Amino acid sequence: MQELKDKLAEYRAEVDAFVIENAQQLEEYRIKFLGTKGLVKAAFGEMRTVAPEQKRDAGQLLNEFKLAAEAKYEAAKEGATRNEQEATDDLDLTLPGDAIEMGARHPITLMRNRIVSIFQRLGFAVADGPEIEDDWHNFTALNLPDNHPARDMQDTFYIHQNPDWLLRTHTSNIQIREMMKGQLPIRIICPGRVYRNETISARSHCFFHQVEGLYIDENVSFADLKQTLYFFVREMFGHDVKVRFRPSYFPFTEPSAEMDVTCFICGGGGCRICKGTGWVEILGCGMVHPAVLENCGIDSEKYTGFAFGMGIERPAMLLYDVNDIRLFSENDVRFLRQFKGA
Ligand code: 2NL
Repeated sequence: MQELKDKLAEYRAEVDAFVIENAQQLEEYRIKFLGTKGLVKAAFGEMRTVAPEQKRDAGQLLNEFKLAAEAKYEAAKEGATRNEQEATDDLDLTLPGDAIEMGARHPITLMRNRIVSIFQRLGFAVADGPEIEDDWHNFTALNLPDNHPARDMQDTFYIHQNPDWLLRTHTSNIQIREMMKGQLPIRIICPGRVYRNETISARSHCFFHQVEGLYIDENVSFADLKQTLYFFVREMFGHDVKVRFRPSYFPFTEPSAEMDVTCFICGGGGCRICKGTGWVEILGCGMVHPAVLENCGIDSEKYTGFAFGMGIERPAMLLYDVNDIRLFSENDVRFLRQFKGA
């Protein structure tokens, strides 16, 4: 019995001295003391050496030792899992965050913003309108005759449910809606997406973007048109740019003109872009047709105005050296991310 008591004291000292600071030491402790070949099991084996009348006391001592060894294990195990939890809560909120990659504006947006902001400086307000329009606001009010090819199913997307509805073919519907409000004078710039039933290729798409402008007041003349558009292209392409107006025809303006600028790629010497002419067509314009004013309830004896329209894709392709119009609507990030900082 004394032998057993001495052994248990020795084991007890070993249990107390065992340092458990991590999961590996915890497992080593379990194997050494509580495992099938552990010291607790070995101590119980000592029962063989105890005299029968002392077995009862010996059993009590062995149980005390077993409980103490197990208690140390449980306490250490609980401490270890608590430490793990505390480690995940140990966030340093003062560390810098993960950087979010800088995006880029779409090249069509860049081009539109450049155009619009020049006219804003001249006192033009930005106006907006619906992309799904009725025949009157898109065609009739603009003096487009019934037999005009644009009205054909081949050229315009009509809405199946209602043949009076269509996808606008220009942003002029915005100006018609502004004129109908009856508030004069009007000085607006109208950017937006327009739709035409064209075969999709590298050079043309079934939707594209436009900026139109309208200025209506008393005594607005063709000289105002020329000077306004001249100011615009000088801001857009630089102060050396030259312009020329060529007579043209639109049903909604009279007289009408197309405006060319000296090629902004070669400067007028002649290149691939201007096909050797030194000139690039940039926009169409004219004095608003009196019939259009009257259609919108404006007295054409009292008021006159000028209007103009230009596409966004073509100058964007020339300026950013984009060789396929479809790139603008494919949302390929390898294309789009090239406009960072542009
Ligand atoms: C072009 C030519 C143009 C207009 C658009 C317009 C609008 C109203 C009244 C009169 Cl409400 N005119 N817009 C005028 C002349 C030309 O666009 O080549 N666009 C891409």
